[in-house]
Amino acid sequence: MLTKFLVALIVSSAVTAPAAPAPQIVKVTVDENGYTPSEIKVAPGSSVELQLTRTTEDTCATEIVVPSMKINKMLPLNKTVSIVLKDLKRGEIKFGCHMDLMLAGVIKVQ
Ligand SMILES: [Cu+2]
Repeated sequence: MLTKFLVALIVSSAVTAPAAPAPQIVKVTVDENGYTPSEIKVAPGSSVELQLTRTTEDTCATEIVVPSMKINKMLPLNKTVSIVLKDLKRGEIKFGCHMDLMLAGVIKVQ
């Protein structure tokens, strides 16, 4: 009786098990001051969606580059561009402009 109940419980929890948690959304403005916020903190294992909006033509930060994840995406003026970084490992992930991250930010996974 109890066994049957447990089996039913396990089966139903397997069916309804949630998918991976939705990424944490962080809005990043790219303007005269570079990338804001320039420091983002998340927990290990989490996923982050950066929603970047570039609002100036006056800097070299016309792209978002994440070297450690081989991401390189153009940032058209005043258009929001999303990048999703999944299942982050403990450590620091640098991102920034294409000029070797002269303008830059960091995601601290800790
Ligand atoms: Cu640059």
